[in-house]
Amino acid sequence: MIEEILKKFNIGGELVEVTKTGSGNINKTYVLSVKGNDGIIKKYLLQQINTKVFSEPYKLMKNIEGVTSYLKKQLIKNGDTKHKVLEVIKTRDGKPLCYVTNESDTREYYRMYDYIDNAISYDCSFDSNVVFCTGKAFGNFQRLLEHYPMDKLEETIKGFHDTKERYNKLIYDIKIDPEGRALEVSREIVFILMREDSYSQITSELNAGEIPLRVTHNDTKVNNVMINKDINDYLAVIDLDTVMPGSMLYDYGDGIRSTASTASEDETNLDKVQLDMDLFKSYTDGYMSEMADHLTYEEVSLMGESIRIITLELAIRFLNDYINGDTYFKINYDKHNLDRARNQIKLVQEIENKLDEINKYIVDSYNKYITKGRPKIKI
Ligand code: GN1
Ligand code: MG
Repeated sequence: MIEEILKKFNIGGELVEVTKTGSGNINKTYVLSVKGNDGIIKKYLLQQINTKVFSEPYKLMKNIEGVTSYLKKQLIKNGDTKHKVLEVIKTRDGKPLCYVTNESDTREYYRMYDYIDNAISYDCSFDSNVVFCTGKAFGNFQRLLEHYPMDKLEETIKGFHDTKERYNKLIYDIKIDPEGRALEVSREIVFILMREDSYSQITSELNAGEIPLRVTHNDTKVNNVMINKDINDYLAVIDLDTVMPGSMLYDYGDGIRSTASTASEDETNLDKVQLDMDLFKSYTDGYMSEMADHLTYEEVSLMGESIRIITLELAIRFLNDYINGDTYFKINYDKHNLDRARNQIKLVQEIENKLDEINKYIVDSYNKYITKGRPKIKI
């Protein structure tokens, strides 16, 4: 099958090795080693797009091609040779995707990228420099795309970061309770119900025009930044499937949720799940070093709260998937989604306990990184 797929792409040569890679919860990823006609082995990244999640794969690729070619021009314009952009490899007929029909007569869609060499992506890192670089990478991504024509972007998943809608759906599904799992998770449901007031905070500000719509990544996990092993700097931002118009708040909050937790997203020993303030500070500084001059006062004032809101959103999504019988996120065992939801709830408690300190540091960091005589924020 993989050989058949490889032949559809504009790459000559013979397949010598296939390895499964990545820890994404949605798509399947493989590294292909291909021996070219010159005898040199080159690596490529092949991904099967999960079309249950991304129902319009050509629209998704249109976003990725638009954004990557724009970013590449920005890097050239800035004389930046240290950083890279994902490189889409076209099929022989010039498309960004190919499909094969599987035994169940359904189409499987695949895309190919150049493999980014000499780089590493962490699922968890306690190295404050890696975390700083991760914040900087996502800040840089947002900054470089500040003037990207937003009307060119397709909404690949409708209402992706509409936390209130995610909550409404959870409540609806709890009433249906298709797998009879709601009773078992009543404590988690109560935790989520008690925070109902927070869920529309960012979207209502966006809709009212109080905070700007920007080009955002929407999946700013630590493993979506490739780190250059040699110079300890970021190399490239990857996983551009969810690039859409949105608020920087979800990107920043998700970055902290992912990098500053002391445990992985499915750690079941909840004592290990804490919010590390040093890692939080490193990410915030990295992000501010790129974005401080571009943020509005309203955005800065909601950044602390955004960490709490996105973590609640993930708790809602994992719990909802558990209630629905695990149809969305890949799972490795029966209660995997429930464990993820509990883990995120513990993280929310940690964030709530530290929110004053978090808010104070965000302002300090903002004041530290602004230039051009922007007024400092006093608290
Ligand atoms: C999914 O597959 P991955 O890890 O890139 C999900 C994100 C979640 C994340 C939680 C399209 O991302 O929204 O934050 O899992 N992506 C989609 O680990 O739903
Ligand atoms: Mg993703």
